[in-house]
Order: sequence, then C-alpha cells, then structure tokens
Amino acid sequence: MLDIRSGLEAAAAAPAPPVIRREDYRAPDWLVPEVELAFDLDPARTIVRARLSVTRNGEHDRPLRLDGEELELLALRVDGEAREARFEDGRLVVDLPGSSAVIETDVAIAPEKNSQLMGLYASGGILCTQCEAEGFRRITYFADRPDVLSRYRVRLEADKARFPVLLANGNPIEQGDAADGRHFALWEDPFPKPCYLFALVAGDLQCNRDSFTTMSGREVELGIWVREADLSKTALAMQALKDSFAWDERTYGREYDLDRFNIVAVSDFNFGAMENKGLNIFNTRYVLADPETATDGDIDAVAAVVAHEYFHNWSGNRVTCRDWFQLSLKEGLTVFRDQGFSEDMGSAAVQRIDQVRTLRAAQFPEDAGPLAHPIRPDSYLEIANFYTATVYNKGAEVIRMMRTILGPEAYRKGTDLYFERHDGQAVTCEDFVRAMEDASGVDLKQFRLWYSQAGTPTVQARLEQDGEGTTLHLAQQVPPTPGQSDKQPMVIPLRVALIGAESGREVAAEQLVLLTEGEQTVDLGTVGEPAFLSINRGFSAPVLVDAVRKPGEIEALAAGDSDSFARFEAGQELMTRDMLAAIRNGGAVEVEAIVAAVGATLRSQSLDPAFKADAIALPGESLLIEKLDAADPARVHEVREEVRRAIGTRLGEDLQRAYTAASAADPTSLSGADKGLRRLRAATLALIAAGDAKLGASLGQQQYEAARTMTERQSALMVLAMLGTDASGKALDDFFTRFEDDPLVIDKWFAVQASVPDESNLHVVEALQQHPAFTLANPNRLRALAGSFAGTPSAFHRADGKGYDWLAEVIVAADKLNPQTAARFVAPLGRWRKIEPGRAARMRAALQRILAEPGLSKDVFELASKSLG
Ligand code: 0A1
Ligand code: ZN
Repeated sequence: MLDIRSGLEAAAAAPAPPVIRREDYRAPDWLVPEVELAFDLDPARTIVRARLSVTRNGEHDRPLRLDGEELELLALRVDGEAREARFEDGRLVVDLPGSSAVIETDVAIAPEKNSQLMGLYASGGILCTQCEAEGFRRITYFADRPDVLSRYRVRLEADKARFPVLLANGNPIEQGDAADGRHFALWEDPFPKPCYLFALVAGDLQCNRDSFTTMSGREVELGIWVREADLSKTALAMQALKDSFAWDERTYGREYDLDRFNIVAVSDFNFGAMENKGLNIFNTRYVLADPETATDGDIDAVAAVVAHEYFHNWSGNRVTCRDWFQLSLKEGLTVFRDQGFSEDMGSAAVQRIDQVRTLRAAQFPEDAGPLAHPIRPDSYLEIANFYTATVYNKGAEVIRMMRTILGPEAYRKGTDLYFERHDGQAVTCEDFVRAMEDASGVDLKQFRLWYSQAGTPTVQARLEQDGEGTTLHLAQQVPPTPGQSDKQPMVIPLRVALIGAESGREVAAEQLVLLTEGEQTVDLGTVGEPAFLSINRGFSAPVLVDAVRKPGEIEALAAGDSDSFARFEAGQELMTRDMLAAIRNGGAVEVEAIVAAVGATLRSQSLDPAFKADAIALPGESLLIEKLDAADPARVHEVREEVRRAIGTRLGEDLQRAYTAASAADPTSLSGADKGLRRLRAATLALIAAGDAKLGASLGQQQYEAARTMTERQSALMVLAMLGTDASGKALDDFFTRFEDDPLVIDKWFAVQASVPDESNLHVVEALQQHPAFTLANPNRLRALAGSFAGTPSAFHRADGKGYDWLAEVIVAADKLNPQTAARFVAPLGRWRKIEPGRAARMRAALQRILAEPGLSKDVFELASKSLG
C-alpha cells in the first residue's frame, strides 16, 4: 500500500488512506440476489431493517464482509439467530459455514445530521438518498460495490402528514395506513441492480403527471415531483423527458422497461442528478425552469440532464460497471448519447462548439495538470474525485471517435450487440470496445490506448504543395502525465479538407485521415491552386492542433471555411495567436486581424446569430493562461481587455446594429432562432460596454428594466456589475428583492457578483460570504460564490495571494460539512505550474495549509496532495 503522503512538507498526522488499484480487482466472494429493506423514516432517527439473502460465489472459505459507515448497529441475525457483531477495518465480518444464508441487520441512522449528502439525508423537509458511488453503506450494511446485483423489495413507513409521498425504485405494490398517524408504501424493483442505484424519497411533494406509450405499446406513467410552489416550473423538464424516451427508441432502439418513471427535485445535491432505477433524483437546478427565472442556457441544460439520466437506464443500469474504474463505461457513453440528443433537438453545429468549449475549459486543463488521469483510471484514494471532465467529457469524445472510425451503421450495430450481450451484467470498458470490434470487424487494438493513456495529444500539421501534388505531414506527441512518462502513438481520426486560397472553395473534399504513427504523410492529390488546410473538422479528435500556417491562411479560414466548427476554430486560433503574442512581448496588441474578423462576422448576411455570438467571443483568460508558461494573470487580463476595448470602439456601429436587430427575439419563444438572437444580444452588449462604458451602462440598464426573460436580465446584470456604476447597485438590489424566494435565482445573484473580473473583487466576495442568504451547507450556493470567484482569473489571482487564502479557508470549512463538494474547489489552486513564480509560491502555500488541517477528508487530501505534486 503506497503512502503518497511521504515527502510532503505539510503532511497531516492521520494515517494515509489506502490506494485502491484497478489491477487488484477480484470478483465478489458473496452475492446478494435478494434484498428486503424496511425503513421507519424519521429525520432525527431512522431505523433500517435489512434482510439479505446471500450466496457464496465460487469455491472459497472466506467470510462475508459488509461495508458500513456511520451506522448504529442494533441487531444482527444469521438465519434467524442473533449473532455478536465482529468488525475488521470498519467492515462487518460474518462467518458463514454453508453456501447461502439470510443475514438480517437493524441499524439506526440520523438523516438530518447528514451534511455530506451521501446516503439518506434531509433537504428542505424532504428525505432523500444519494448512493453513487459509495453512499449505500451509510444506509445499511451491504456489499457496496457495483458488481453485486440484487432484486429489491422496499417498505417505507413515515408520518403521513409530514411525508405524504413515499417513493422508491421500481413499481408500487401496496400502500396503506399504519398506527400513530403513520402510513406505508411497498415498492418492488424486478430488475437486479447494484446498490448505488437504490433510492427512496419521502416528502410533501406535488406531481406533474404525464405518460408515454413505448414502441411496443406499453404505457409508462411519468411523474416529476416537486414542492407545490415549483409545479409550474416542471413543464420543460417533462417535455424533455418525453423527447428522451422517443429519441432513445429512434436512435438506439432502447425502450423503457418499468411501468413508472419518477423524477424528484431536491435543492441540496452534490452533483447534477442521479439515475437511480425508475426514480431519478435531481438537483432542482436541472429540473425547475421557466423563461422568467432560467436562462436559455439553463433551459438547455435541464433538457440535457433529463436526457442524460434517462439514457442511463440502458447505459448504466441495465448494463452497469464491474468496478468504479470502469466509470467512463457508463458516463462517457451516456454523455455521448445526451450530446447526440441535444444535437438532434437543436443546432448540431452550435452544440458542437459548446461541447468543445466545455471540454477545453474543464478537461484540457485537467489533462495538462497534476490531476491528469486516463478516462479509465488506474488508482484512486476516493472514487468521488473521479467524477471528472476526463471520465465524462473526454470519455464521450472517445466514443465519438469510435463512431467516426466505424461509421454510424457499424457503431449502432456495436451498441445493439453491447446491450444485448451484457444486459443484466456488470462489465468493463474492454467489453464495450470488444462489442464494437465484433460488430464491425474493425481492429481497435491500438485505439484502446485512449482508455489507458492520459494527456491531450498534440498533432503537428504542415501542408506541402509543389508541382507534383499536395502532401500533408503529420506528427503526434502525447505528453507525459503523472505516473505515465512514456507514451505510445494513438489512433487519431482527423477530418481534413483543403480550401482554395483563391477560390475559397473546397478544392479537396473532406476525408478521414487516421493518424496512427508518430509521424505520417498523407497524399492529398493535385489541386489546381494554392490551398489552405482545414483540419480536425467538427473536432473529430480531442487533440491540440499545431499547424504551420501560411500568411493570411487562418484569416481566410475564419472568414470562409465550409465546416462551421473549423471556421469557429480558425477565428479562435487567430484571436489566441495575436493575444499571446502581445502577452509574451509586453507590447500593444496587433488588433487589426481580430477587428477585421469580428467585423466580418457581425456584418455577414449568411451566418446565423448563435454562430455569430460564439465566433465573436474571445477565448477566456483561463484558456490563455493554459497556453503560457509562468503566466502573469494581470497581464493576460490587460491584453484581453485591450482587445475587447478595440473591438468595442472600432466596431461600435456594427455592434449596435447587431444588438438592435437581435432585440427582435420573441421572448415567449424557445426556438433555436430566438435563442440565437438572445445570445448575440448578450455578446454584443458586453462588447459595446467594453468600448463605451457610458453607452454600455445605459443600454444595460434599459435592457435590465425591460427584460422579459432571465436570459436578457442576467446578461444585462452581468454587464452592469462589471461596469460597477450606481446603476449596477440598483439593479442588483432589485434583482435580489424580485427573486428573494427563488434559491436558484439567488444563486445567480451570488454568481454574477463573484464573477466580476477585478483584482479588488475579493472584498465583494468576502461581504457576500457574510450575507444572510449565504451558506456553506448548500452545494449550489457554495459553487455560486466560490466556484465563480475561483473561475475568474483576474480576481482570483491577486498578486498578494489573498484570493488563494480565501479559497483555502473555504475549502477547509466546507470539508467539515461536505467533503465531496469541498474537494471540487481544490483544482484551481493546483494550476500553480502555469503561473508566474511569485503567485505560484502563494498557491502552493495555500495547498500546504489545507494539508496541515487536522481531520481532513480523503477527498480533499487526495486532490490537495496530488496538486502539490
Ligand atoms: N451518475 C450521476 C452522477 C452522480 C455521481 C455522484 C453523485 O452523488 C455524489 C450524484 C450524481 C450522473 O452521471 O448523472
Ligand atoms: Zn451520468
């Protein structure tokens, strides 16, 4: 067992948590085919009676070992006989002579004291559960691992007045009254499932009911359960749910399998939502939405998360993971599936730009930093730390590449085979790849490196043209990452086309190039004119492209590449090139090319507004920092602001014209066209304000006051908050009073103020921390404040390091309540390698201070110690 604390300057006194390794996997010693649970629900003290029928798995004489955490054991019986409990390493150990037995335990738990939000907990008067990854052991003693699948029968009993609604997985069997004003409900789930998919909910909830008839003609009752006041905000989620049912039938041939599908919204939740079998539990943020209180982006996210959780019913529940190292098996595939859904429901081109933006903002830095890990990790201390952008979003890119390489038909044959072959099983990423190979006949041996190698590959590209023809020279490097110094060349699918420098047309039609060697040349034939290289079109591979560019090439591609994603990319490359040059040489920015490109985009008659909004947005400060060594965040901010100002002043008329035209968006419509107009309106307003603060303030105020949707209101508020005028104070006060009773909107109020990119904004953040509406206990609220602040480089990276100190204190305080959520704020401090030495030393000091804290959780310990490196 490796002690990763050794060598740390600030090692805490507690013993190091054990490292869990993928290669140590062993099949379970005991299986648990049947589970009966009876809950006597009470927020202060809930009694859980469990009856497990266990069977020995294979030939061995090892005892049954059950996980348990913070459980008060009241009784243990084996085949009806009371037994003295024995514990080893925190597990309940039961010696069993035969090949099967019935184990009964009675335990007591305290949901209202559960601030970790794992296991059974209370949220705003609702009792609910979260069991993935290892929360079920906080409910009862159990083999808490995903490869133990059981049939569940669950009886819930609670006070009828306080908890009129009692829900669990599967189908309802019976309900009725019990003594002392209590009532009960009995639920049965016919599908064997791992315990991480167990769920129950008890509360005073109202239901938005609907139904869906499946492709084989079965009627499924759909329910979205929320507090009564929120019922009017569930229509969009319900529509998304029905669309998801239909899409999965159409696109993957997957039909729903129970008579009921329930969604419950709770306001205290560590992640976005959870796919418990037949009873999804959601963070309110991903259910409740209407145009007045949620932005278009929020509304799209609701649909995507509803789809994501629903799609897990096949990719995750019917076919689940053998162990937690295989997490990307269900998450990468399910993200890829929800991306496909969003592409089909809206504009595929705009969706792809958004997906890549997310990947670049969240996953590329992870892959380039101290926390880099393959999509199938090899080891962990705390699995909760591996619900990452790498496992989810890079995992989805890996599935997408397989689809690109095999083609859509073979890919679909592959998923059909995978679901059919492994239905009811707990399997591995390897099983998925093998199904793809078997269905397509394509050898994916080398492709498997995407599962085992971390780090974002760089592809170097150079186009050579002479009388003979056109040759593309490619080379790839996969960078070293922690624990992986030597890398092998990967299979990189690159969609490539050539654009004529004179004609502006595609002079070599798009083709798929598979880069498999360290270096490779590709013959692209003869083209009649000098050509420009359009490469990694549609972002066909999650790589960094470093192409040798001819003068004017990138400008020409930004103005006219026939692939809209590649066109967007060229614009970003151009902006990045000129900003980085100025950051590095310390002089003024060469803004001509950027201003020309943004101007042409704004004036274009053919581009749609959503694309325009994306194309005129400058790469963010974090992205620029990632591309530098020893970055000075203040300088990065200065240069980026200089460019924004130049665009604002030089293109004032174009921006105002676009802004006014975009004001025509129909506030009652959620069509792609209207959403695109609102997006363009927000982007142009921000640039107008950068060029002319006075005009920005007056337009911002007008827009705020006339706003009919949250999209308009929030973008105006952001511009006003950045300008920091009197008008901004008034608008912020108005916003708070107007939405005081709506926690999700108050989160925005915190987030907007904590995102102001100003070195002095820490004072505002500190004041907000003292605001009566602030609490460390609610993950959404904490993210709104700490996540927004740490995600704003020019405010977070104060030269005096006080931003880091503040974050470190918040992490330590939050860790005492909720380790999973606290751990999510460590990564920004781990980026010190990219930052100039003075600030970097302060970032390290903050990490050391966190590590010196007694009683630190393993969640925070793992990330802080790895970040220090
Ligand atoms: N499987 C969920 C993610 C999830 C993981 C852990 C949670 O609680 C700690 C909650 C949700 C998904 O991918 O949606
Ligand atoms: Zn998921």
